[in-house]
Amino acid sequence: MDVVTLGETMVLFTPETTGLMRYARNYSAKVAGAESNTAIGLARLGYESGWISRLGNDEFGKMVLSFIRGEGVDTKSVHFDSSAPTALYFKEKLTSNETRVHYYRKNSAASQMLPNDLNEDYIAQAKYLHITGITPALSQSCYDTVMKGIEFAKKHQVQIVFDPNVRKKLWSEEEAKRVLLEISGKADIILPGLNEGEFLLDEKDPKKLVKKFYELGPSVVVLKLGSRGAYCLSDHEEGHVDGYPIRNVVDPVGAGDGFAAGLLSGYLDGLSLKKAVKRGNAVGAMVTEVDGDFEGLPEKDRLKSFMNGTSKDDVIR
Ligand code: KDG
Repeated sequence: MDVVTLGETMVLFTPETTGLMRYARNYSAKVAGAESNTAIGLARLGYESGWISRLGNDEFGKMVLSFIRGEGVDTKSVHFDSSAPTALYFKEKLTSNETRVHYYRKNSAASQMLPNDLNEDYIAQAKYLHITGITPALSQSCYDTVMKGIEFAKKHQVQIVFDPNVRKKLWSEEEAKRVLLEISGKADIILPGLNEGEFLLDEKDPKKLVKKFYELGPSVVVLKLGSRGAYCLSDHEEGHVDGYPIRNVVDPVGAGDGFAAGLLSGYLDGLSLKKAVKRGNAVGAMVTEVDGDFEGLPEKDRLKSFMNGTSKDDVIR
C-alpha cells in the first residue's frame, strides 16, 4: 500500500438550483469525505491507497462503500456499524461563488470509530498515513483513534501526512487550535491552507507562517495559497511554487484533498519537494473546474496534458 487514510465519508446532497436551500426541490446524491477524496485521487493516478472508516449498516453506507471500492481504493478496513447511521452533508450554493455546507453527522457511525478499529499491520505496510483535522473533531473516540494511528505509524516508520482541514462547525475554536497544533507537532508533512495557518498560529505572512509550522516539528511544510500556488519549506528546500491558471472555477471544495493526492504521488515517484508541490497545485486546480468534491480528480494522462498546457478547449471525438 502506498497511502492509508482514516476518516469519515458522507453522502453529499447538492441542490440542482442556486440560492437558499429552502427553495430547492431536486438534489443530486454524491459521495464526499476529505480523506477518501485523497485516496480516490491517488487511485486515479495509479497508486495503491486504502481507507479506514465506519459506515452505517444502511443504504447510504452501502452506496458509499461500493462507490469508493469502485474507484479502486482498498476498503478492507471499513466496518459497518448497525447502531449508528451513515452521515449526510448538504452543499448549498448561495450564489455562483458562495457556498455553505450543512452537516448531518452528529453521532454518525464514523464518529463512533475506536482505536481498536485500527489494524496495526494495515498501517505498518503503508508508506504514508494521511490524516486530517476533521477526524479528531468528530468525537473523543475519533481523536483517540487518530492518536493510535499516529502511534502505529511512528512505530513502523510510516510517514505521517497531516492536512489540518479546519472545520469550525465541528468544534470550538479553542479545542480546534489545541488539537490541530498537537497533531501538527507529530506529523512529518503538514499541508495547511493560508487561512488555516493564520487561524492556528496568528501569522499572515506565508514565509513566517511556514517557519512557525516547521518549528513545531514536521520536516516538510507546504502552505497552500489557492490560485497563487503554495509556499514550501523542508530540511533541503524552500520557496514559492506558482499555481496554475484556472479557466473556470465551478466548485472549489475538495481542492486541498486533490493537492494532497498530487503531492503524495510526486513523493511516491521520487520527485523533489517543489516538483511534488507543482503536481499538487495542478491536481488541486483541476478539482475546482468540475462540480463535486472529487469528480475533477485526474488520471495520469489528463494530469500530464494539464501540466504541459496541452489540454484543449475542444470537443473530444
Ligand atoms: O475537503 C472536502 C471536504 O470538506 C468534503 O469532501 C467533506 O469531508 C468533508 C468535510 O468534513 O467537510
